[in-house]
Amino acid sequence: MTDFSDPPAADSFSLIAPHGGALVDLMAAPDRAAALRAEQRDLPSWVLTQRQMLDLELLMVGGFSPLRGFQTAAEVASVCESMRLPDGALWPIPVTLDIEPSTAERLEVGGRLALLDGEGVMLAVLHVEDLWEPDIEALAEATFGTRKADHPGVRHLLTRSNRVAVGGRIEGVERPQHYDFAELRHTPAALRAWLAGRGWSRIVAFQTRNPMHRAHFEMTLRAAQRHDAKLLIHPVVGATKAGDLDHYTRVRCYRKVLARYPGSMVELSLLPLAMRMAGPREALWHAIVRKNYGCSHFIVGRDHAGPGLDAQHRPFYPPYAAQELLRRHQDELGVELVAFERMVYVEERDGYLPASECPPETRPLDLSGSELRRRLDLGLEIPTWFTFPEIADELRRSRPPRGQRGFTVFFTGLSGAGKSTLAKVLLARLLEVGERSVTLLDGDIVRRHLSSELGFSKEHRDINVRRIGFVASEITKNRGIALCAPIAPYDAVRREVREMVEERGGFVLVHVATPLDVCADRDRKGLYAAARAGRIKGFTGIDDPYEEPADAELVIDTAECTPDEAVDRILEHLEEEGYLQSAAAG
Ligand code: PPS
Repeated sequence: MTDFSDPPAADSFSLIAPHGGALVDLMAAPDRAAALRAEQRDLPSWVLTQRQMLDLELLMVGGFSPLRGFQTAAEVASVCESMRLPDGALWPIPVTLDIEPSTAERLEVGGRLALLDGEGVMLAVLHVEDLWEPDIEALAEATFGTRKADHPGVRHLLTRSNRVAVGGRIEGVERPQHYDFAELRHTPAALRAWLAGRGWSRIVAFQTRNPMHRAHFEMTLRAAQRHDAKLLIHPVVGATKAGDLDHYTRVRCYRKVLARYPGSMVELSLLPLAMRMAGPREALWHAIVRKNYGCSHFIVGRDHAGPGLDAQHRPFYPPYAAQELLRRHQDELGVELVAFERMVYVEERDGYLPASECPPETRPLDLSGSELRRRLDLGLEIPTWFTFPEIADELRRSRPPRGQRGFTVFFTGLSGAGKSTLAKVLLARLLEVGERSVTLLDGDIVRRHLSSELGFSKEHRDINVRRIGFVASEITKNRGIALCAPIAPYDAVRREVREMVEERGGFVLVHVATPLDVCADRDRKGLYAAARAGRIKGFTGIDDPYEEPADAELVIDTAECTPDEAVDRILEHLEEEGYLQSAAAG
C-alpha cells in the first residue's frame, strides 16, 4: 500500500497543491503540547462524544480549514444566514461544541477547557471565546431546511445535544487514535504532498458511505476519464446514517474494487467525518473538505447526503438541489462539480450506460438497496452484472441470510399484560429445538441485576430500556437470540432500541396489548390495587403513560388466546421472515 507518511509541517504543502487554500494546522508543537499536558489537572474538562471527537480531529488536522476552532454564536449565525464565515469565506455547516450545563458553569470567556477522549486523554485545549445557548430549532431550520424530527440530523439536535455551546480556538495536543486501517488514514497535508509528489493535479474525489457496486465503479471510471483526471475514493468512515453497512466491510469492499481500475489512476483514503445528512449544504461542505485534501473535482449525485424520506415518504430535498448549489459556488471554491449520472446495466449491450443515454429499445437493469438486502436476507443470488463477485462475497459475510443471524424479540405492554409469560414460553420452545443460544431479559430480572439503582421516572425508565437494548444488540450481533420483556412505555426509546438492534440483526416488536382492565383484574402482584390506593405513585396505565406502538410487527391480546397460541404466532412470524427454520415453529 502507498506510503503517505506525514510531512513535517502542513502549510509548506499548500503551495505545491494547485487546489485549496492554505491549510490550517492546529496541532501544538511538541514543547507546547507537553506544557499543556502538564496543566491538564488545573483545567475544567469535557469528555467528547464520538461525533465531537470526529469534528475535533478534522479541525486539528486541517480538514476543516479555514476553521480554527469550534464556532462562536456570531460565526454560527453568519453560517446559518449566508453559508459564509464572518470574513466571507464559504462555510455552510455549523461546527459547534455542545456541553453539559454543569461543565459550562465552570467556564468563563477567556478561560480554557481541556477536551478529553473517552479514556481521559487530553486531545486539545479550547480557548473559550463564547458561551452561548443555541436556538436549536433555528439551527435545525438553517442547517437542514426543516425543524421536523423525522430528519435524523434534526432529531440528533433535538434529542441528543446539550443546550449550551462553547466556542473558541483549538490547540491540538494529540490526535485521536485509530487502530483500524491506520495505513489508509491521511492528514490533508500528507495527502496533498503525496498527490503532488506523484504529479497528480487533476483529482476527482468520490464521497461514499456505501459499498461500491459496478454502477459506482463505471461512473467513477467515466468521471475520471472524461475530466482527464485521477480518482480519489474518499469514503466517510466516521458517523454516517443509521443502518448503513459498517465501515470495516465497506473498506474491504473498496480495497477489492480498487484492483478493478486500469493502470494507476486511483487511490483510497478514509475520511473521519461525522455526516449531518444535510443534503445540499452538506454537499458544498464535502467539496470544501475535499479541496482541503487536495482534490480539484467532486462527484455529487442526485440526493447527496440525503437523509432518506420524511414521514410522508417524500424526499427532504429536491433531487438536483445539491448539484445546483455546488455548481453556483464551484468557481469561487476552485472545485469543479462532477454531476453524478445514474448508471444502469443494459443487458443488450452487456455494459453500463447513463440512464439518460439508454436507447429506447433497451431494457435497463438496476437493483435497489432494499432488493439487495432482501436477496442477502434470503440467501438468494446477487447478479454479477450488479456487483463484482468478490464484493458480493464480502456482503454475504457481513449480512448472512437471516437464518444464520441473531435477532431480538422485544415484548412491550402494561404490567400484567402477559409479557413475561409469553417470553418464557417462547424461551422454552426455542430451547427445546436447541440450535441457538437464547437469553431472556425479563423486566423484573433486569431491574434486579442490571438496573437495581433505577426507579420509575421517565428518565430512569428510558435508561433501563436503553440498557436492555444495548445488551440485546450485543447478543444479536453475536448471532444469539435475545428475548426482552420490559414495559418500555415510551415510543422514542423503543425506536432507539430497534435502530440499535437492526444494525446487527433482526428486531421483532411484539405489543402485548392486553386491555388495562384485564391486567388490573389479574393483578398478580397486587400492584394495581396499591397504585389505585395511591400507595404506589407513577404506575404505568394508572397515573403514568403508556404510548402504544405504531410499529409493532405483532399485536397480541392475551385475554383472547392462550400463551401457546400466542407463541405459535410469534414463531410463525419468525419463520416467515426467515429467522427460524420450521422445526422451532413445531
Ligand atoms: S420499564 O418502564 O420498562 O422501565 O419497567 P420495567 O423495567 O419493565 O419494570 C416494570 C416492573 O416493575 C414493577 N413496578 C412498576 N411497573 C410500572 N410502574 C411502576 N411505577 C412500577 N413499580 C414497580 C412491576 O412489577 C413491573 O413488572 P411487570 O412484569 O411488567 O408486571
